[in-house]
Amino acid sequence: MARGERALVVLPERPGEGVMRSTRARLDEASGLAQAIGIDVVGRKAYRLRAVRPASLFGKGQVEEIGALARDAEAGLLVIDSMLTPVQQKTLEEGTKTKVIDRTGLILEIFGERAATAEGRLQVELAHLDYQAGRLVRSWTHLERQRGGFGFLGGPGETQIEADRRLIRDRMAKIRRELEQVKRTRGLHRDRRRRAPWPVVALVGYTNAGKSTLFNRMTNANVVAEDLLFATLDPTMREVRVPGFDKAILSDTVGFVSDLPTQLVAAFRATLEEVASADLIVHVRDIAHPDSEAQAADVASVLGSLGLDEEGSPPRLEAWNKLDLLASEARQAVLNEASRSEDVVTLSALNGEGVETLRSEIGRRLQEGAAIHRLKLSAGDGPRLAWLHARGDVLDQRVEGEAMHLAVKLSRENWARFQAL
Ligand SMILES: Nc1nc2c(ncn2[C@@H]2O[C@H](COP(=O)(O)OP(=O)(O)OP(=O)(O)O)[C@@H](O)[C@H]2O)c(=O)[nH]1
Ligand SMILES: [Mg+2]
Repeated sequence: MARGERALVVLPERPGEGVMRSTRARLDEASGLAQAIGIDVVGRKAYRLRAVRPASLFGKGQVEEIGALARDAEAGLLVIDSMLTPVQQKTLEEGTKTKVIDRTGLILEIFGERAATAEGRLQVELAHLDYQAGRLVRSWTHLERQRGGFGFLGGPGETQIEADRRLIRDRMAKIRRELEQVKRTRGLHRDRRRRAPWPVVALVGYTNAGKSTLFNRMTNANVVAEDLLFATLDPTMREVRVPGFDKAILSDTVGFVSDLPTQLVAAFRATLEEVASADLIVHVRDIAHPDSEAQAADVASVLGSLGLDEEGSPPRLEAWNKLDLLASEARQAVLNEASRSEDVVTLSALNGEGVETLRSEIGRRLQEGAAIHRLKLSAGDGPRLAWLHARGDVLDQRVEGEAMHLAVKLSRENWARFQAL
């Protein structure tokens, strides 16, 4: 798929859909996804489906209309904001005489372009190959591009497809082996980090919610923050100042999106391990977005599907971001709602309002459930002493002969960690 390719964004609205999300916001998001890989969106339209057609998704008249619209707009590509079966995709391509990419394919392309770490790249390629295995009729897929590409409609012959399938299977097996290797290395890194004494706070949220903007503001870092979906793909960590701690680590992570391709869930593993092993999760929400609720539900469901449901996962705070975008009445309503929950902080990462409140709330949460522990260390045990100073609040410290007596306030998690040191 070429950058700058002219495309039409088409949203099929299935019967019974549209309760949670507005048509406009869904079209915006689909266009945003397309623009994220440089596609030139020249038109957009939603179609209400009376019934879902297994072969083509859309009705016959709708397919004809879409084809005509694409021709009129000189669009060489249709972005269908839905998951399509391989059969639906093929039928649509033939019916409209236009290339088709579905939501899954689009997200895979974005990840393919953005993944930066070795593991991220391998995971994305694996997901891509898996997706392609069932769709070998198209010309512009990743694999074909690598090999120079064939003509578009008509596609390769059967023998070619068989050969491609075999190629894909072999490549997938090879990637799986490489991933095993990468994972072993990463396991080592993570163990090392777990022993590092700083508490970790992970920012999660829907794509474009403002995580990186908040991350930059809180850490004075300069991570790419853009009005671009999936601007961040690989987790980034930075030191952050948090009251009550010498030091803490803030982690910026990949944004979530609704209908995340299942093939890609594995690609989130690196991110999710950061999140799962964090001391606190801050869920950043674009509170000015018309679909804010639906996005929050998506984030919760992605976290849940990865085994990070409320129970047993780190404690959470919600950061309701982009307060500056709300007009006074809507703003007051949001502030009222937020004040009813202990777990919500309202802010604007852009103008800084509320950010210091979030910082102190983070500090408070990290110390929650803390208890004072009276400990005796040998006076020469510098590393454990330093650990306690970093993670906890040392209230008293006395040396008696060879022994060091301490009174330290530690969170529940840190007390467990200390005992495992
Ligand atoms: N008005 C306003 N815009 C904001 C605020 N926070 C972030 N933005 C804008 O929202 C867009 C997305 O911000 P990012 O920080 O890149 O969002 P993200 O959550 O990191 O997005 P991904 O990495 O793509 O998941 C940018 O254009 C930001 O300038 C805010 O508080 N107010
Ligand atoms: Mg980001």
